[in-house]
Amino acid sequence: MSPSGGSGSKAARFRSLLESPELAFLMEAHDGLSAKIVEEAGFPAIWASGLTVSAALGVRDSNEASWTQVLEVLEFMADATSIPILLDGDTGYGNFNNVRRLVRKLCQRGVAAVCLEDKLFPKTNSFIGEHQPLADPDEFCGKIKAGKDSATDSDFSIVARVEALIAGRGLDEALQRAEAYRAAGADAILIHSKRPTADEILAFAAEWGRRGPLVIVPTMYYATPADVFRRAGISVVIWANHNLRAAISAMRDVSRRVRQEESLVGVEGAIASVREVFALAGNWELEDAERRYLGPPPIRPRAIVIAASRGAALGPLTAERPKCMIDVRGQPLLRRLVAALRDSGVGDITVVRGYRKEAIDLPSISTVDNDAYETTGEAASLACAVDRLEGPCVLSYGDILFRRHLLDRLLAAEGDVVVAVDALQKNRTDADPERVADLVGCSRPHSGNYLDEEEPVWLRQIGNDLRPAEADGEWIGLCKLSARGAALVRAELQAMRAEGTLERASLLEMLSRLIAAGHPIGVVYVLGGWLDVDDAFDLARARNFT
Ligand code: SPV
Ligand code: MG
Repeated sequence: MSPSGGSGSKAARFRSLLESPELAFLMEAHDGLSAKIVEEAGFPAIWASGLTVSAALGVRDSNEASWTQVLEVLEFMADATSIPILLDGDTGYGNFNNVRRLVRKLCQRGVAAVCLEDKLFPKTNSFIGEHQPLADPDEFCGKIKAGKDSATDSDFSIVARVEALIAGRGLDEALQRAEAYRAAGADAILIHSKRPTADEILAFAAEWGRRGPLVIVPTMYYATPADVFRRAGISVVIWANHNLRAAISAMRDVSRRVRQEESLVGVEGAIASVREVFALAGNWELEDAERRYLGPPPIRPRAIVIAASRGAALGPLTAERPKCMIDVRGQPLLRRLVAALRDSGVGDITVVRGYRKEAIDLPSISTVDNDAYETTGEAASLACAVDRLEGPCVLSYGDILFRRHLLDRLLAAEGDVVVAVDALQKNRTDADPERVADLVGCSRPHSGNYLDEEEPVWLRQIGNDLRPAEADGEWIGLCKLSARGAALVRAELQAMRAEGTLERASLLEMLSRLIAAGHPIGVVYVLGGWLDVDDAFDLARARNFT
């Protein structure tokens, strides 16, 4: 967020808080997250507490964190918010010269104001010990002047913190110091007290008589009602450390409970959701920006997997489950198929179930059911998923496995309907004449010739009535559809239903009808690298495949 976001710069807005007759409240924050929470709660400004920034870094409030480390934290806080930040700058981390550099850096990073206290470097927290030594007032006035002279934003404020009451020096010295600091150019006086009541603060305010804005930190006199401060003419109340203390209590409770219970169940409902974390981090903005700068996300192809049949040739192996759920080296075949589809960038995967449908229970897929699987064929199964049939889309049998490059090539191929054809099928059908292959005839055979690969190949014929000797290859059970191709297939399924041929038809028949209707079907030739599982022999090959 810009340091000058909102109306006026952050420094200007802080200055008007100081100068307003209304009492303003600042809330402590110690990092980007807590700063966001303070802004979200509606506070007009943030107190970047030395105590809590240190504690959040795991160190003491004794200038153990270097000033540049504090500056880093502040930069995150300022970037994360649009309200002004008043930095607890301790003693200024050195002398007037260190204050000059500090103030310049704070202006650069959009911090609205700094509070400097009249103690010695390295400082000690005001609530530790008694009679802490104080800075020489003249030397401290020099720091205030140096800070004012170095501000590159004319609205940057310096709040001078008087520690005389903390150090037990009494009201008179506190007033003298405050007056000297005001005269040196301080924009406000922070008068601090560690008494359990507000008496000495109120006495100070009465004597001060509204000579300039007064800031207080009622950590110890917390029971005093805000109206008392209003009547005393206080400008700003700082709730100095309460977010850090709240976080400590909450984190302790959760850590102890989770450790004891060895479970998250007891805490889940009581803590912020992960969604809230994303919201606080502003994830929506990144999503917007991605749309603006990266363009629309690429359309991922979807897949429809036809897996309704039992696979009876596998005998008892499919007694309890369909063949797509048969174990192939420790994983169901379908899980391997789904992984292969995902590897090639497929998004939504719909599996058409039928036989023993309850056995198909993979996460990350959706399912539709062909409950008439016993009396219907593949086309009817595909028709069950017709409302998912939108391109780009991959149609796949549920009992195949293939190497990734096959699907990559199919997806990259041009054409509305494209099938992957194995040109090496002859070797297989010759070896096993019983094998039923989805044979195809194409516009030209696979030649292996480098130059031929440029030439498109078209499907001329597909079906089991082709003799192996006439075939150019075997359809491997993978088909790619463009948006138009998906529409063609939807229309064909509808026509088949109207004719009463849908129920019994195979996918081969559906593809044949597309060819007959004059719709070109492209062919991508592959050379092995896949298998289907029809019988025990195939299964043995599948178990060696992966
Ligand atoms: C701080 O929050 O770091 C302060 C206030 O300086 S106090 O801890 O009260 O000194
Ligand atoms: Mg402090």
